[in-house]
Amino acid sequence: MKLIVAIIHDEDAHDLISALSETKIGVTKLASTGGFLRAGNTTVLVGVEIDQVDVVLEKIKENCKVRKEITTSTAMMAETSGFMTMPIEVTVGGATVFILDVSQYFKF
Ligand code: 2BA
Repeated sequence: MKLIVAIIHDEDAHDLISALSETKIGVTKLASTGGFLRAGNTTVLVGVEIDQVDVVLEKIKENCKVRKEITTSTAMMAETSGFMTMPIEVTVGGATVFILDVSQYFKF
């Protein structure tokens, strides 16, 4: 068995969870925060048998889009020795996915 941990955009969470549920694959949604943007994102946990891993990865690819986000970075201005905030664009997602081996699985 494998545990798939996928960090995705909040806006993709509903469609991905619906797609997984339609395929009768169990999923848990967690609210999370990215360390770089300090903005909310969604982490989904999906436990599946090995032969279903590719199905889950396909659903993630189909439902999670790449986006551009604007964040700010502080830069020093040489002439005035002051600081200014500059917008920078970063590419986010579609999904950051980790696949872990599950050594034991219980449901009580
Ligand atoms: P954030 O940490 O908020 O990062 C958002 C996006 O900012 C990243 O998109 C990446 O394009 C950019 N970014 C991150 N760190 C950067 C840095 N030090 N310098 C410049 N740009 C940087 P993604 O790579 O698609 O990541 C989306 C979210 O997935 C991340 O949100 C974080 O919550 C998670 N993530 C990504 N890599 C991870 C990892 N190795 N371990 C755990 N979580 C990860």
